[in-house]
Amino acid sequence: CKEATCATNQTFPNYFKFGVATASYQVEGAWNEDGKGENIWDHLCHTNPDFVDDRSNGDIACDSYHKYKDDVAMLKDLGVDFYRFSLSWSRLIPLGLAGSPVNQAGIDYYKNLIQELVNNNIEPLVTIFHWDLPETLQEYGGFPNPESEEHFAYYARVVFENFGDSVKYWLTFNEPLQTCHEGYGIGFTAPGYKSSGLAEYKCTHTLIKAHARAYHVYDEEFRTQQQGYVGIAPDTYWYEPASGSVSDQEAAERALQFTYGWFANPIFNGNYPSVMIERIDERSKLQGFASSRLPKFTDEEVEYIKGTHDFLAINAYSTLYVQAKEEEVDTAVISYDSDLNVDTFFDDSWEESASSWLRVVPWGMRKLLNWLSKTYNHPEIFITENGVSDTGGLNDDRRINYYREYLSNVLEAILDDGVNVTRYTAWSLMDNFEWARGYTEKYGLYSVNFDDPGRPRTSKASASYYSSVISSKCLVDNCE
Ligand code: GBH
Repeated sequence: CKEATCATNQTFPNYFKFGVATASYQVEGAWNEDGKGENIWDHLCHTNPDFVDDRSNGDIACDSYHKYKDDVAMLKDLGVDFYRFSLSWSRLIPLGLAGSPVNQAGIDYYKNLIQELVNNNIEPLVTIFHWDLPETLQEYGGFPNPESEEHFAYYARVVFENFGDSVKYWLTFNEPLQTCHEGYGIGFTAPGYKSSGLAEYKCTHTLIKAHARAYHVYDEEFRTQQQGYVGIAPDTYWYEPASGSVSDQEAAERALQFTYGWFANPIFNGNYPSVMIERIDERSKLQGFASSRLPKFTDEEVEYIKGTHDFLAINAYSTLYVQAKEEEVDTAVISYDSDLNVDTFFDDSWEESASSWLRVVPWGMRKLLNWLSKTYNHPEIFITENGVSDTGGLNDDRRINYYREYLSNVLEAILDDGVNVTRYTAWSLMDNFEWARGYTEKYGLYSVNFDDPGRPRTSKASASYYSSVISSKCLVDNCE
């Protein structure tokens, strides 16, 4: 495979980097070891086990806290250029609060992991927050509480200070849309609040300010010495207009602005997308609110937030068709969905995965990359997550097809459309705790036996496929 001759239109540029991703709560386990504090996923799983389909939790997960050397050996076998993993806030700062004690054992764990990566020539790409908020901070209200900006800034400083010598690529937040919309809006993820159109807007407001704060902390205190790069990883579907009608096209653009643009527009251009501001202001007024449910950034905040990115990151898995919807007459309905007001659906012919929200639509990736490039003025783009679920098994041909087809669309975006994509990250290195779906949906290139206390890992067919893509930089068809 390594010698495979590859057509130019099948070959990734030399500078292109491949990686895989995981997240702390999904893989680490050791939920109460060595001084780690409780986080909102520990709390939710322990107090409300029915929240998770198979009543499982991340107490042990893949046991990466003890088996990180095995993980790095897998990364080495894959031949990845980088490993994207996240830090557990409550492992590092058990209470999460600004000024509260730092847990040295937590620092040591990540230092060891990073050292092991560096020894094996694998670059760390670190997510500072991937959903596992310290429970104490949730008791203070979580991200809807404006104080959380201060707590996050403290956390980010601890992290840059301790790991910034070796870590040059940082993501402040993974999928802020899910933290706020699913966490505080519709309650699909921890902490499970249902305050759509209200607390969820307060959540994003503070989260965006917290991102900007962390970026400035890096700029002012660490950048000169550490010379790294900081971004954020929002997620979105590609939203394809269901017809050529102007109203469907507007609806699709509105959906992109209400998901990706909600975060990227403030960070790239200084404020929420105007379509969000206008619609939510107007609907709030009709509903009798004295001021908009979407909080306002002051002029100083706009300036402070604008430009707090060194690259653009995107987590993308799938596509939805979008249709314009009659404007709601019932002004009593307060929700993000009614503020957005579109109908979305999958095409029946699109291949299913094990996740109800994910259908296989490779061409959506190319369209999305083009939209991002055009909308945000041709930035450097990192794909920080992309992948597909099944229900298990080592002969995961459908995962191989998914990666081949999606990567082929990434390549077309680069070679034919001139989009500046420089990194691709497969989700995930190994099967892990899939949040509310527990261990029922598998995304790994490696399988993990969760019935065995040793949590042995076994490579799937997709692992050898991906490693041959990496070593050849080519979309090889068959690799034995
Ligand atoms: C990513 O979220 C996450 O970053 C990662 O941690 C996760 O493991 C991976 O994807 C695979 O899911 O309809 O109740 O099933 C992707 C964004 C989050 C959007 C879950 C859809 C559906 C919840 N998705 N959400 S549900």
